[in-house]
Amino acid sequence: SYDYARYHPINEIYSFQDMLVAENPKMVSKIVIGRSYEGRPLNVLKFSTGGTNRPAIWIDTGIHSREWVTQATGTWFAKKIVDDYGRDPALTAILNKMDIYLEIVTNPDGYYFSHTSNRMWRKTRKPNPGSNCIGVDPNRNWDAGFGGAGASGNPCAETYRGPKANSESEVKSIVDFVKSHGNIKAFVSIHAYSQMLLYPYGYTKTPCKDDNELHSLAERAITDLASLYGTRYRYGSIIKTIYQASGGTIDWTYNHGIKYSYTFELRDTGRYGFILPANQIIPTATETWLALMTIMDHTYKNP
Ligand code: 0X9
Ligand code: ZN
Repeated sequence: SYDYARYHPINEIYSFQDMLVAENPKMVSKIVIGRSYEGRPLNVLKFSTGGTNRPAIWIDTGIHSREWVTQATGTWFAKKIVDDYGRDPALTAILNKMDIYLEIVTNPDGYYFSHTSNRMWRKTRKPNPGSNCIGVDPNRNWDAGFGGAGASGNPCAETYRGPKANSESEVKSIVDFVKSHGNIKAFVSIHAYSQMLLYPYGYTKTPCKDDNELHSLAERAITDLASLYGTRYRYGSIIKTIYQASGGTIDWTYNHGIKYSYTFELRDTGRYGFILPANQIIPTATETWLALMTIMDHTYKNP
């Protein structure tokens, strides 16, 4: 069976997804929302106990491919959801009214490349015409403050925004999915590292209109996270807490109308950075689940 305490290559995560669906056909299904540049499926696990187009929570991990603890955490979340439904009253209540969508390998080409060629690969793998440098930063490619400060126009930069918003299939496929679904209430995009819980905006210092609510919910979520192992998180808007970043995921989802838009930066604070030892996967996932549950429960209670 699947070893959650190890990092897995992409084919093993794809097999895990199919296995989870096969073992829990009533609750879990796999949706392919598009294809990566290199043609890999963009798989999303849907957790649902019925209904049609229920209000939903979206979670993505691994949009930056080198942030391996995030894909591992997403995999652990998938198992946690099927294990806890019918056992944890809070999750059970949520899933009796809402659906959860989970994209574990959000940048599959980058993830494959980070296993086979360059462990530190962050961007997509689409060539840039007129440049020898490959890839676009998929967290600068969204249509929110696109082209502003906190992103680069240089294809060789790690924060290259791309030729236009949504130029990357890995981004556009999520945009199309979110728009066509129309009923997503919370959007949680998971990165590493720095131990932060962030909310909009990244492209402007102007506070978002739900700043007070998002701030106090973040404070509760990181307090619950810390209750397990004492892991300390900072929290606040992206621009005030980490740095200015334009064209980011949750700025677009928030402007699109998804109030509960958050980004996590998981462990650690730099000792190991992106190369987090595998023995920290399960502790990271377990503590993060507490914060995620706090956000999901608040979303459920504030329709
Ligand atoms: O720079 C980033 O994209 C994120 N940090 S990371 O080390 N994971 O690359 C932080 C960006 C904040 N999030 C958004 N702008 N959505
Ligand atoms: Zn990241």
